[in-house]
Amino acid sequence: MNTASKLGAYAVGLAVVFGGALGVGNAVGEGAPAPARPSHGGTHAEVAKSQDDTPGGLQVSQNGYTLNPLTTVKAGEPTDFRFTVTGPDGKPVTDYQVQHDKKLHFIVVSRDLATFQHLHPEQSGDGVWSVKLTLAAPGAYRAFADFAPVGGSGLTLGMDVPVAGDYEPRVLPAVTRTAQVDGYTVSMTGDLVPGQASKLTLSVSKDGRPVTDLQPYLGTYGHLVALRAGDLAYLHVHPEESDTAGPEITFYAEVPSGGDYRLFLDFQHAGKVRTADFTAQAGAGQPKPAAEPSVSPSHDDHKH
Ligand SMILES: [Cu+2]
Repeated sequence: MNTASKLGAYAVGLAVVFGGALGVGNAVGEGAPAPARPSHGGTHAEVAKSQDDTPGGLQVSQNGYTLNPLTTVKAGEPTDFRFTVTGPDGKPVTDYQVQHDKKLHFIVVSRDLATFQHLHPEQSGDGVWSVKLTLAAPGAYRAFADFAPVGGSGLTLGMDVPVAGDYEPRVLPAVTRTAQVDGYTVSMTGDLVPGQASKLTLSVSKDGRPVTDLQPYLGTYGHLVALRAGDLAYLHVHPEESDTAGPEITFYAEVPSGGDYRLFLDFQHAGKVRTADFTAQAGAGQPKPAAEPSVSPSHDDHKH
């Protein structure tokens, strides 16, 4: 059920170090207390808890993997944007696991969270990724690479993409439960609850009628990206598997704190992918106010 922490657990596999190796050598004797040692079995979850507190997307380099832009972008000019992900050996990573139908998901937003693009770069050899990118207006942008190297765990790295020129940051759109895009209306039910996997149901309609023939996109009927206003933390959102092609698409989003988030739903209908966007407030309407983030959920009294 708790998919989020399961993913968090494998996301941290690379952080496992050989700290216990010395102790193991001494513990050959029968009955000697074996030191706790990180292994590829049971202790990942404990390691994960301590690191799980930092959301994805906030770092350009994590677990030895680094995102490197090779291109600058000018406002309004279509660009062949290139970048690499270098691994712990300093070389560009060339082998990736397929996640949601793709080896790497590339999300580009303006830092004011007014614009959103979900792109799928191509590998052009030697570990260089390439994608057609147009940023219409000057501004501060953030790009996220969401991937899992072969033999490694899933990561989301983030990098700034500045586009020179004067710009005025827009204020965050008001909190809403309904979004309009290209004649479609998407309404959302459910609440974001800090520290929990929160169920969100998005329902797609067109001309007042529920859409029941959504088309699969990236292996599901919808793809949701959630970003925290203020620092653009990139959150884990998992779709619930569904056999019905709409109108409802259900997700579990785990937000680390109260406050405002921007949600971007990609869905495909009639051969075209569209994005519906929402501003949602986590912790709103909760009986207790959004508390300060607790130090760690890893203590025993928090186990269920
Ligand atoms: Cu993608």
